[in-house]
Amino acid sequence: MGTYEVSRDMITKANTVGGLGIGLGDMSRWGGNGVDRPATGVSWYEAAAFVNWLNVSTGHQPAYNLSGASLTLWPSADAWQPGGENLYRHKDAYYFLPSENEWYKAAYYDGGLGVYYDFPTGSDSAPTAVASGTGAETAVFDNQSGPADITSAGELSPYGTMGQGGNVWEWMESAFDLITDSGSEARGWRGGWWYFPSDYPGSSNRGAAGEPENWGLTCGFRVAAVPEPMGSGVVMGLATLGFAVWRRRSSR
Ligand SMILES: [Ca+2]
Ligand SMILES: [Ca+2]
Repeated sequence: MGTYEVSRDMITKANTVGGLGIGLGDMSRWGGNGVDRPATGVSWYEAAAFVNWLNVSTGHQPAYNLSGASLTLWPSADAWQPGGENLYRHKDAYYFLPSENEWYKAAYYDGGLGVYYDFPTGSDSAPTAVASGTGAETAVFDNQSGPADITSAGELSPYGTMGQGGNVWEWMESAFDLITDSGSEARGWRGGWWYFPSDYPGSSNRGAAGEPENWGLTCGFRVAAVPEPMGSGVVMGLATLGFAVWRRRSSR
C-alpha cells in the first residue's frame, strides 16, 4: 500500500514523461498547490490511467482496461482473483488502486495485534486534529484551512500509511455498491478531508460515492502494489510514492 497520498508532483512528472494529460485541481484557495500537496481534482479514470502508466513504464501489465473515460471489465480468466474476483483489475497488474477492502485493512488493521481499530491512528479514540505534522494520534481534519503535504499528514497507521484519515478523500478502486459489475458505476471515497469532523476518518464511515468521470477538489488517491516492494524507488522519479511494509505494533 502506498505510504502516502499521491502528490501533485507525481502527477506532473507522469504527465511530463508519459504525456498523460491529467488535469490537477486549482487548490490556491486552500494553499494546496505545492508540489508535495496531495493531487486532487483527478477523476477515477485519470487515477486509473496514472496507475496503468506506472505499470507500463515498469514493464508490467496495465491494471485497467481503459479507453479514455471508459472502463471495460476484464473477462473472468484475466481478472484479479485473490480476495474475491475483481473484474476491474487485471490479474497480472503490479500497481493498482486499492480496493475498499485493501484500503480499509491498511487504515484500520493492526497486523501485530490482529485487531481492527476505529481510527487509522491505531486507536479507538478520534485523533487530535492538526494542520500538519506527524505527531502521535494526529490527523489533518476538522476545520483545517487546507491539506497538508502528503508526508506531513498525521501519524502513521499501524500498517505504516499516512493520511488515510483526513487530509484529502481518496478514491476506492471498488464500486460504491462493492460489486464490480459495471465499469461506469459510482466508486467510493473514504477517509474524510481537511475540513470534516472526526466521524469521517473513522472505520465505519464509507464517505461518499463519485461517478468515475467526475472529480473533486477534496478528493485524491493512493496507489497499492503487490507484492509489496520494500522501499520502492523504482518509478521514474516517483520515489516518494513510497510503500508501507508491515510493521509490528511493538515497533512503534
Ligand atoms: Ca486521505
Ligand atoms: Ca455494482
